[in-house]
Amino acid sequence: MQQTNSQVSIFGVPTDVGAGRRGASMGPEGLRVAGLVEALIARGVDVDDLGDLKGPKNPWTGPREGYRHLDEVVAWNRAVLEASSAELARGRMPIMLGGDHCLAIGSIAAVANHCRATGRKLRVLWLDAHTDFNTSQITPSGNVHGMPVACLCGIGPDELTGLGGVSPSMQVAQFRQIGIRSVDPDEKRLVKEHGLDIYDMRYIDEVGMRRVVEEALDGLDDDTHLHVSFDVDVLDPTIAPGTGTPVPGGINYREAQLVMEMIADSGRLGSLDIVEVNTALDQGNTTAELAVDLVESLFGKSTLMRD
Ligand code: 5AB
Ligand code: MN
Ligand code: MN
Ligand code: MN
Repeated sequence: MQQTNSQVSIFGVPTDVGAGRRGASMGPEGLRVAGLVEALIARGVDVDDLGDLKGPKNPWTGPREGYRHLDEVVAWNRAVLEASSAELARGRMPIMLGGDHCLAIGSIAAVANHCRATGRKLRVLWLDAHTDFNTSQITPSGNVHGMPVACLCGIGPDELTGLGGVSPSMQVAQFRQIGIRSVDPDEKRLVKEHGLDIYDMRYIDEVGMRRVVEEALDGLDDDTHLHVSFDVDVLDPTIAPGTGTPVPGGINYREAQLVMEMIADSGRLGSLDIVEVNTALDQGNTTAELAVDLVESLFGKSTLMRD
């Protein structure tokens, strides 16, 4: 088994400017209280918790030209881009604690730049109930956390598509999405038009999570950087209620563990977002605690007896 980078830098991104409900801004603290740092240290990881990034307050205004809080989303993502780029340049693995999922625009733009500069390939595993491929024209909400994948692929406002200096940051073919079960009608059209590689819940039900992850990780080699964008709403809401856009019929505890264990086995994990934990909507802190449990598996904790 290959070894994932054991030097990690953590940032909190306490914002909900991209979301439609308040409370994702408390996610970073929820994850820390759930013992994220201690759990990584127990896995033998060298962890630097660099605290929370700073950004504008949430004005809680309505959409303007199809976007809510665009200026604030851009400002937060500039901070994420800068922080993540600096840690990648130091050879460390950035982990961004959301916060809402709009932060993936900055975190993945940083990784894409890093891979271009170092000549590495990049694969993004997007674990989510949603495809996050909306645009200002088709969004039902104006919430930018429903748009990061489109923005990264060059579909969106210039400030976001060009955030990292190169537009588009990413090609659609670099994404694999797992757990999808809620796609808006026009979004679905756009996703199909662009040929996004999606492992939806129906496919997971039919072929099983093992084959799904094998297919999603197929073709990774020693020169591939794997970025995991973990939206906790990929999990079934009965086990992860603390999130702003829950959708029934998500992946269960064992399926989630298997995804994480198989990523760990690949040894290719290079960066991670943990997003959409909303402690205001949680039962206790169970969603953050589950996320920490899964991150332990992502860093190699295994109950495997037959090896
Ligand atoms: B999340 C919805 N498609 O655009 C929209 O949680 C939900 O980052 C987006 O995946 C959910 O508002 C964004 C209805
Ligand atoms: Mn998402
Ligand atoms: Mn989601
Ligand atoms: Mn959400």
